[in-house]
Amino acid sequence: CCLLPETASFAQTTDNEYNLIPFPARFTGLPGRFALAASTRILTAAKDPAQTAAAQLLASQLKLTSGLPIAVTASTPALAKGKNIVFEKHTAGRCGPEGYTLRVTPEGVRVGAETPKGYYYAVQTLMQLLPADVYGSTRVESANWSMPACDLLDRPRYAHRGLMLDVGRHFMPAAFVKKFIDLLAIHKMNTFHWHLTDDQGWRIEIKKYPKLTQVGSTRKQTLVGHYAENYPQQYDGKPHSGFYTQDQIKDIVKYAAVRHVTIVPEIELPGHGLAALAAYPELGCDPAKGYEVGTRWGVIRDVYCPSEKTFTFFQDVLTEVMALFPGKYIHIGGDECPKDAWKQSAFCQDLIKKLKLKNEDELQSYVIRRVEKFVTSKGRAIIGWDEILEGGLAPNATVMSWRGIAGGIEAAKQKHNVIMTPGTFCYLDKYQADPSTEPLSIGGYLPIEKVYTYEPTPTELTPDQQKYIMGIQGNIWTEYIHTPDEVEYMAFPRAIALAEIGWIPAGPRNFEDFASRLKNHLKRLDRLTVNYAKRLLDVRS
Ligand code: TNX
Repeated sequence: CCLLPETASFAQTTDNEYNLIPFPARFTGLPGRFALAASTRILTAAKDPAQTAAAQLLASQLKLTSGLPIAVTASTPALAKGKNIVFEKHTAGRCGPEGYTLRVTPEGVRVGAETPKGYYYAVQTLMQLLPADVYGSTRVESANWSMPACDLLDRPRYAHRGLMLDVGRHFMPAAFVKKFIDLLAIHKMNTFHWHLTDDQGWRIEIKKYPKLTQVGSTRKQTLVGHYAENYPQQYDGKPHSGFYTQDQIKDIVKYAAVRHVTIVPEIELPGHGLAALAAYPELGCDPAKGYEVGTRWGVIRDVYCPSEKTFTFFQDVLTEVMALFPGKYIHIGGDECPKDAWKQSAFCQDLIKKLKLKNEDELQSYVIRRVEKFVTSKGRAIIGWDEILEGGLAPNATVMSWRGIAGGIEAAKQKHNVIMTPGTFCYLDKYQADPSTEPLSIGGYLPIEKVYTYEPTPTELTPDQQKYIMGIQGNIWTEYIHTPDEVEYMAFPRAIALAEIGWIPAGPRNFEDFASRLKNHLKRLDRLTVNYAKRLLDVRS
């Protein structure tokens, strides 16, 4: 009874009143509604903290917004027969580590799962069955506090459903990072990839290297030379700074865990490290050069020099990072590392000879492998951008395929796990509408209709190789995104299309159906004060 069908049945549900996003894997609409009343109870097994945590979440939002005194109580056979919301534990394998079942009828609601995450996602779906006001923070007695009846068994297609936020180019306050995590969770995304360092800013406190944040978290946004003359509109001319203390990070990690979101921290190496070189010039190939935190965008030639000093630095930094982030994966970047500085460095040329390497690509691979070995020795695993394929992949690395899908295909063929995030479908920093009517973006055009067509599992792979495609991710690079409001504008609603792609079963998709659910879903985002790109959808309706 428990295996999901291979294809989705959601395409027929256009203009229903369920408006579930992502749409459940297996869904049947039923007649009637379950009405909440002052007497409604949420029932959980007395000794099941996972059920109770999810139930409390639902109860507190309901109490706040409906005003009904809905309480969580220990289940008894008599109460379970009444018009209540009953949590039940499934035997293992029924719906998987992230799945759940839900049956809503006029007589009551049954919620089933086998893990804390499953109960949590069931509550997310229950919230969507309720009036949008349940997402607010004020009491709305006039709303119809009931849910349409339905029966569903739900679980995701992919294990990794993520969004990346670049706080290196523009720092985003801790309170916004929490809101961003909330927004992932309500769309059943489970991974927040936190891009914490880049050429233009180092954003994470590292106790052993205080200058990383004292120096590396601040840039003078001065326009100089060629870039000022040729691209003045791309630079705001303002200084910028900001970083997270370790206490703030611990707090955010806890906050995310409650929402079943795992954080993948990213420390960029061996490229995109100029902010660190400004703080500790001895980590570069030319310490006398006078490195400064980056004040222009793009690929920067000054990169870490692969000396023993630098490896010690990487290990020290990663040791503090691993102490803060309990997740299995640590992202070590690996992208866009130009080799000019290494070509000009006598030290690097000697090292290449000494290690009997062919070229600078192999030197980059040597760097990644050494760092990977260290991270693996601590019981963790690395993720890197697809350039880590160049010069040979480190043994346990997971690859994020961003320069199209070729890197992902190649990595899967080499039996490495892959996360698909090709720029053409997943880069939410691109224009979402006619550029002449939109705020300055990085370039490229990616309307939500196009995002929604993306199929993450390449057909070029055999079924055995396809197993290595772990999932999908949207990326929000912030060169031209200065504030939380602007992040929300660029990310939403496009990220919701990615959330649905990561969740629903393989098979044809129907954009009209998605758009009709999305239109109603946006009322929920209104209650959450999300600055999504509204105009784009008004035009369509
Ligand atoms: C490429 S994607 C980069 C980023 C930029 C982005 C802009 C990747 C791994 N590197 O450094 O911000 O393009 O779209």
